[in-house]
Amino acid sequence: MRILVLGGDGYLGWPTAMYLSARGHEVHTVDDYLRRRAHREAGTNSLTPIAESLPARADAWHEVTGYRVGVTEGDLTDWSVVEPLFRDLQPEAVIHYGEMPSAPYSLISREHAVFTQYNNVINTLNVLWAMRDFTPDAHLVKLGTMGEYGTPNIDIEEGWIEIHHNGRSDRLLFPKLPGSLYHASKVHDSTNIEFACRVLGLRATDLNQGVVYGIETEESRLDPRLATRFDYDELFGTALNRFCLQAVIGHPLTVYGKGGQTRGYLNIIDTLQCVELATINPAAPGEFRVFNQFTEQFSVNDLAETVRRAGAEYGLDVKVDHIENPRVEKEDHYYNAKHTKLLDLGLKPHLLSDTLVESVFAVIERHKDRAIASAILPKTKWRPGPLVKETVSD
Ligand code: USQ
Repeated sequence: MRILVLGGDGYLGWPTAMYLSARGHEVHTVDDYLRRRAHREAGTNSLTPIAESLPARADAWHEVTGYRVGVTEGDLTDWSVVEPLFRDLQPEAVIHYGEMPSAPYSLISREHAVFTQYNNVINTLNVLWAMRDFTPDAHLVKLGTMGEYGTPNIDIEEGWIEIHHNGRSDRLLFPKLPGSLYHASKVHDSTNIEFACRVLGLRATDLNQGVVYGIETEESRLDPRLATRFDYDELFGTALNRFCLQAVIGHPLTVYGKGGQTRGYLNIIDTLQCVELATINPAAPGEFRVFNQFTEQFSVNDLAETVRRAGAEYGLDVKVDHIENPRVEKEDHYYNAKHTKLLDLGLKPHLLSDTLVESVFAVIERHKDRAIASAILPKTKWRPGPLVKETVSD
């Protein structure tokens, strides 16, 4: 299949490009290095050293495996970049990771909020129009987020819900209560993509992905130049990856608030499987399909306990701190999200185990001299001034 991977330089984009290329697909990646720039701006970096550019990664991939991955260095908000990609390459599937992915980043300042929403919403609109005009049969596989739903006090369905109201019924998009302006940008995307399917006749799968953890994939292990990035800073690091790094460098684990915040989680290896399954089993023309992409639910306290226990096995003395929560979120809440559609397509989950955590420790250990300890504690607050505690009303 001819596949465009948008955001092909990222934590998930680069491993996805390699994974699909290794399975015989013709892969072309696009990236404008947004994440590398944001790191330079913040004085932080990936823990793992990564090749200096996407062309350098693609060259290394070719040298190691013989496969070729195409590269475009460009900004998807720029139509002059997007148009030729679709007109000339004629992708059959478009895997869209090409967005600013951090909740705290979107709340640093007005400029960061505007950038996040402009970048994410406009580049997806460009993709939709390019599909409409040049590749109307292509399938869009869009990385959305479980954070679009928030933490409602009812079960979360996969995208759609049957509602009975005043004696009438309809199947409607599941209500959204995003937890940050980044998560809100993906809600806006979902609205636009559903419209493009219903009205313009496109086909799309919105993958509402949970929090991803892990550091290596089968392909990234082949050569150090194929490594993917590993972020642990307050802006781009995700909870479990941060805790693993903290455990190795002897920093107390940074549980925000009470630690009862519960989310869906998945291994990076399962992200690749899910994206492949969605791609090779496309939505029907005009269909807007939503899959909840995670394998297990954990609270932050569960993650901290897993890392503490695995650390003890590994010989690390892991301390857990409950620090003031910089975010405004429920710290003790109901959470039950459906996630059966990818399993129905054949997903074989790699569940979180102490052994997996220990293997992440081992890779972190190799690079721990690169860790910047001052990047760990959160500085970005959702509300200015002293923190206002949220009342939990369950
Ligand atoms: N948290 C801590 N301590 C930390 C870091 C995070 O307690 O040091 C807590 C957060 O307050 C939150 C939970 O852990 O309650 C998850 O936070 P996170 O930073 O791992 O994840 P989040 O900000 O939700 O965003 C990440 C990715 C984003 C993706 C999302 C999926 O950065 O791209 O969309 O996970 S989801 O969370 O399901 O919305």
